[in-house]
Amino acid sequence: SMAHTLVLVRHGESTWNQENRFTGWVDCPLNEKGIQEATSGGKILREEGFTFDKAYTSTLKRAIKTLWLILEELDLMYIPIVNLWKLNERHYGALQGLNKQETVDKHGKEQVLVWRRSYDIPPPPVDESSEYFPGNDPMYKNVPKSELPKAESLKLTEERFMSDWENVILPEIKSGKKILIAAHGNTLRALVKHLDDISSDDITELNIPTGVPLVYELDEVTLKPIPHPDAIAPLKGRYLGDQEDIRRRIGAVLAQTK
Ligand code: DG2
Repeated sequence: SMAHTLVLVRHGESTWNQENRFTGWVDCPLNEKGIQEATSGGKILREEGFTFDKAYTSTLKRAIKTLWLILEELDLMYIPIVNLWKLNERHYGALQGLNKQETVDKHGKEQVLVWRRSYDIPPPPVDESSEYFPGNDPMYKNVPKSELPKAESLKLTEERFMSDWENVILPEIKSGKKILIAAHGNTLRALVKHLDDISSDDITELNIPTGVPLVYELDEVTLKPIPHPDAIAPLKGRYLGDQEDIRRRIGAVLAQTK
């Protein structure tokens, strides 16, 4: 083949997406709508003839469950799944648990947009004693505490995920494996920023909808995305499904803070 296929998907709607709360590393489940979104994502991949050799996801159940539902639809539950904590959502610091709209009412729309979408300004950090510091969560007991975040900008998220992208995932793509990644809004923004060479200015405008497969064809030699005619700029990959519905769902992510 002349290209490597890579498919990315943000998990379906979670209980905290529904409650409009900053989630980050908090391990909330998919809600009913999220289960449906993940299942439809799997169905459309099946209808369009996609298959995969290996899958990557985070250690958070909303992404893991999304992956399981997609693999079930594809009848590919046997392929290896690797859970990478570096694919976890951006750590939202002291904002985790707060309602996004209430945070706007308290701190203003501008400030909240800086926290949500600025490239390199992290939100206020959690305290080391907080239940939201990953160092207090047994899930991360094998990770050195110094590596665990207390708050992350998109830039910090990108830096921590890029090590696994380069060292763990990219070699598998190069070897010809078809890879599926189920992750989060901001880890995927970090990845497409890198893949599509999006500037730190332009990435502030980019929102990723839940449960919609995003398909990339990577050039076999350069591993750079081959632009698809149906891609929504600045992305070079294309979303599978009803394009009008997808645009509406992208708008709804932005509208979480009015
Ligand atoms: C959302 C993203 O992460 O929120 O942490 O609240 O993708 O895991 O639902 P996800 C969160 P925004 O950056 O879009 O506010």
